[in-house]
Amino acid sequence: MKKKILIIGLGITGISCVNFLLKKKIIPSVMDKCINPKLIEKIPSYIPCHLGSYKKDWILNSNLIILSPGISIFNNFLLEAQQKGIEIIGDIELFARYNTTPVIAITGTNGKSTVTNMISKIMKKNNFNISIGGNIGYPVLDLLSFTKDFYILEISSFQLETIKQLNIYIAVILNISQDHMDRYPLGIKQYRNFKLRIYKHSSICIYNSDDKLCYPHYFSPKKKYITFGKVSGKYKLCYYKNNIYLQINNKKILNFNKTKLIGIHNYVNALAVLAVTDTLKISKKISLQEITNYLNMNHILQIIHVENGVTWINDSKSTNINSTKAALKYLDKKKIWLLLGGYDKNCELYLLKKYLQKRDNINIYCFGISSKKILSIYPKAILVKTIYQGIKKIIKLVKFGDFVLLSPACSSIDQFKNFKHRGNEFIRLVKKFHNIE
Ligand code: UMA
Ligand code: ADP
Repeated sequence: MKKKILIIGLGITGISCVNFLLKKKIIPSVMDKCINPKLIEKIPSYIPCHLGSYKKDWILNSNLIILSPGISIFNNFLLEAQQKGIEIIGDIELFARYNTTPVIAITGTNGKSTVTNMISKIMKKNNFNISIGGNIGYPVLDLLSFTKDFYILEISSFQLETIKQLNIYIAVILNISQDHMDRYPLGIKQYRNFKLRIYKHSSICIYNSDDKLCYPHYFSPKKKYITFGKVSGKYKLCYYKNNIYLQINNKKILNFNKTKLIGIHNYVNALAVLAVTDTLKISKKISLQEITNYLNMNHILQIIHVENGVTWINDSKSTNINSTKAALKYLDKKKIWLLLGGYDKNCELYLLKKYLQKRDNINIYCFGISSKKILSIYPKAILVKTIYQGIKKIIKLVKFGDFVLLSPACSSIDQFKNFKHRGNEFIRLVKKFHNIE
């Protein structure tokens, strides 16, 4: 019997799945709940396509559904398909079924892109032929080739929902805290269970031993476990004479104060990176050199302008509570003008309350659909409709030595296309207000 394959979701993942199957001479059907998906022109006209809703008979008459990560596997229309025995996978699973190259997979609530990027820089420097992909923005099926030494994949909890047999050489869980609670009605436990699936498929598991939520459900004698953490683990931080060191098995090997890394959270990310590159037997000299010179990616604590002693920082990629906490810790004791808000994904923003309240040197401007929640935890916050209005007010009040920080703790989708659009808009406005072309 000929397999009837249905691809649901026509974003970059869906398009990569279509292209992959066409190369294999398989013609899938495609479906998207949006009537006019942005990438629709990339779908050849001969492919059966249904837009604007989910077509039940197509779903229930297919043999295999390939679901994009933005669509929850718990949707009612998919539950019925699962009950009927129809297999539902994602692009990563499809990739896994064809891939023969070792995979390094990174997940966690925060730091995934940073760690993926740092590892890739070190591996390239060591002359490995690698590709990076996954949630970082490059669909994995577009990477598939038989000439690579390794794939380094950033994997989200959404993508882990549909993974069945991804064969991972090294899996990393950086940390787990509240995010995407709109997708996981059973709360952080459910979110964590999806994250922990990454261990099931891996030979070597590297995890943050300070964070109990990262601990495997059980330790398999067939796997190797390596730990890192700010205060515990094989790779940890050590505070000595006003400096912070990277320490392995109680031996200090790098003074973080001499690196370009910013924030303790990035030091901890570097511990995870070194745990991976040591496992790959890359020389410490190369790893430490790349860690020392690593600069944050755009939209992550990115200094975009300094004028009259005021520093403007774009941290638009901070889309949850803990990433904004990390930004606040990094700017500890500084006077901050914080732009906070967006769509909170049903997360408990009140967890930020104690961090905001204990600082007397912070002014908060809230925007977007979570403004009401922010005002309820921090009544002194000033409500603005947009980032533009916030900057307009803040620029009149800032003084020498102050920091203006966009670190929203929320996703951007209520007012922007994505975090990049929000960050770029912030940069554009900051330049405009300073009369910079
Ligand atoms: N769609 C539906 N029904 C839905 C939701 C979406 O039909 O219920 C349709 C949309 O109309 C659209 C398409 O699905 O046409 C979009 O699919 P998608 O949301 O899965 O997005 P992609 O463009 O395929 O991008 C996805 C990841 N997006 C999400 O997980 C939401 C990208 O991560 C990832 O970079 C890309 O695959 C490549 O792997 C983004 C993200 O926001 C950056 N990830 C979350 C995060 O980091 O917090 C997990
Ligand atoms: P992710 O890919 O998981 O979203 P990024 O490396 O892109 O992670 O960083 C996203 C946000 O999280 C940024 O605001 C960054 O400063 C913050 N961040 C990075 N690493 C950590 C960490 N280990 N703990 C808390 N926040 C972090």
